Amino acid sequence: KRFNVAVVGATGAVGETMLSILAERKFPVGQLHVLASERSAGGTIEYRGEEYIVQDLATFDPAGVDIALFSAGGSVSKEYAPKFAAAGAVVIDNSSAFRYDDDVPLVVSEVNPEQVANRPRGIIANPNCSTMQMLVALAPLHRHSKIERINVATYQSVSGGGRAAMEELGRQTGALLNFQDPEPKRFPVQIAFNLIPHIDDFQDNGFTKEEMKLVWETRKILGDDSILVNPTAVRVPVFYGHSEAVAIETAAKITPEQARELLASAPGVEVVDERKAGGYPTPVTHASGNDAVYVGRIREDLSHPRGLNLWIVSDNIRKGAALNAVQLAELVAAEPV
Ligand code: A2P
Ligand code: 11C
Repeated sequence: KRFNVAVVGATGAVGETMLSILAERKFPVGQLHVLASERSAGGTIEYRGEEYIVQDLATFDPAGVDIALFSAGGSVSKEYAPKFAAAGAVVIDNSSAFRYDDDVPLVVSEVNPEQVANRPRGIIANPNCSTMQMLVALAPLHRHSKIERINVATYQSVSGGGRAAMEELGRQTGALLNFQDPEPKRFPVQIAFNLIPHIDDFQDNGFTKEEMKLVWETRKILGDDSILVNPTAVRVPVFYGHSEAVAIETAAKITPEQARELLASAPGVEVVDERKAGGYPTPVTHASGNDAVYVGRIREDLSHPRGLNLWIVSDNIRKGAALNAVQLAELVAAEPV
């Protein structure tokens, strides 16, 4: 069976990777529709050697679409995802628009794939990139011994902010090397040669929304509201790949050796953990352009008897967004008719 697929936000950083991953994994695409705003409508996008004309989402008729992959921002999803679902499509939405709705499943393909079937609104939400990679690595440990608390600091690349954010890092880097003003536009302050402890909007509790996503989404995906999560999310001048320094506290102690063994056989995970120069994953040397979630620097927490430290790195555009969305589409495609 083939599926008529619409990619909404096809010209964006995530959308273009959705298309290349659909092709790489030979997803059984029937008709393909590539959609964006009227700004890029009429342009062309290549898919498996053929040119497709970009259509304006606002005037597109979703009748006949089987699976729609949305990655054009929350407000676009809020408006159009229900219309696609009403027309019969299964919507896989990469925005945060529906993630916290009780009647929308939030699914990491390696962690809670069974939840895909539980979609009364025809919408499945794709988690935020920082939660995605963290849970691919932590779920196997949590299944072994319940995780009670997670302390996490993220080091998030600029591609998480889309194409304009990547261009800003490039432009500012060039400007600063030429003794010119960096002129921040997309980021609140200079990102080149800097770090910014602020991603998404500030909340009343002093955390940012990016930080609260790690709290809300971890609990929903693991189905456990008792898990404590204490996050700090930081933007770093890296193009592709988010990194996370994670410290977990488990009900029973997990030793580094046990953790390495559990992770070595976990789907989607690669352990890179040699205690020598370069024996750990980084965004550039491991994550960028690759599918796995890489885990290294596994060691005991010196300050807690049941604490374990890990360094988790993955390509935020691939596993953190486009790849997981395509994996969810594969789960939908495999459902009995
Ligand atoms: P467009 O190229 O027409 O602006 P990124 O996250 O890399 O910035 O990409 C955002 C994606 O979402 C792009 O494909 C962009 O299309 C699309 N998009 C943004 N706003 C809209 C909209 N109002 N309707 C449809 N697509 C949109
Ligand atoms: C970032 N995590 O790195 C964001 C991008 O909720 O889907 C994705 C935002 C989201 O900026």
